[in-house]
Amino acid sequence: MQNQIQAAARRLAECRKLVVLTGAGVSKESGIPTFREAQEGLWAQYDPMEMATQEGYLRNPPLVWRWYEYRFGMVEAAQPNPGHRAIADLEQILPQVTVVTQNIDGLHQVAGSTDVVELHGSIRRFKCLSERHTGFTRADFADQAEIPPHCPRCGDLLRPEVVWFGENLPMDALSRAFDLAETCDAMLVVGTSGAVQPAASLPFLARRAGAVVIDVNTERDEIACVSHIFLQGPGGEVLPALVAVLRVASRGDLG
Ligand code: BV8
Repeated sequence: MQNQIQAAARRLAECRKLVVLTGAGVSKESGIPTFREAQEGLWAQYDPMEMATQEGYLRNPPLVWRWYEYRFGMVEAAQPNPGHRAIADLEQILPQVTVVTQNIDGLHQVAGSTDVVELHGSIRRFKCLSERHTGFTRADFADQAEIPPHCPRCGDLLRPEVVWFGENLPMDALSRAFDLAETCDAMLVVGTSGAVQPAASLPFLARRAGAVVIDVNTERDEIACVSHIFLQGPGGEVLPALVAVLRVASRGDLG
């Protein structure tokens, strides 16, 4: 593995524009279950495809709202792990680093990453079903006892400001992600199964555009087949090791 990490660090050391694409695996060591693991225990009887859709929400608003409350509780209790912090540290080493994340937990920002594209929105923000009013935080409906709460502006049902299956991604986030994938010279992919589109197409676009693709995952995923280097292990261990070697490589001391 050390040789692989050195090879990855050498490639990154020459990088002018890095994209770090992350999925639920990067937050696993912060105690947040991956998306499909979030169905363990109490929620195992529900299908995420059912819960993370507008149809599922309309079928049973209190159930879906409570699933997000359950996940929000874990996000609130979570701290960035060494993987998040190593990604944030990349900004001190390389000229341009952008994080493109599928995650809704906001932990990259808490860890110090300053340029984060949230492809699937945020569990920390809320909007009304009609989407006329967006950007609410929990403080905006703290006085409401009803589950789910209603929009303080128009009375419509509130929902998390996340992208559900069958919904388009925020246009500005998606177009920026596509542009970055096609113009970066390296893409570091961390903790994604590569199962969800259009996020999963980004590494393919980057590779086709000539970028080096490095994949970090505890197990081989859909991205491994398009990556130049596959670093198998938990992000919280692999990324700090990679950044430590990159610091040396970027000074040209690796030889
Ligand atoms: C769209 C927000 C256009 C919510 C999420 C039929 C009808 C409609 C659409 C479709 C359809 N068929 C296909 C589609 C497209 C669909 C899709 O891709 N479906 C898949 C499942 C087949 N996509 C969409 O619907 C998207 N919109 O296409 O719009 C459109 C419009 C109308 C009709 C058609 C098309 C919207 C997709 C966004 C869905 N919302 N999240 C929420 O989170 O509550 S996606 C959800 O999955 C999470 O964001 C999660 O992050 C994401 C992807 O999963 P991963 O992040 O990869 O997580 P996962 O658990 O899968 O894997 C974790 C990985 O980490 C594993 O590989 C594991 O090995 C690794 N790991 C574990 N521990 C560690 C680790 N790695 C490193 N370190 C560790 N310690």
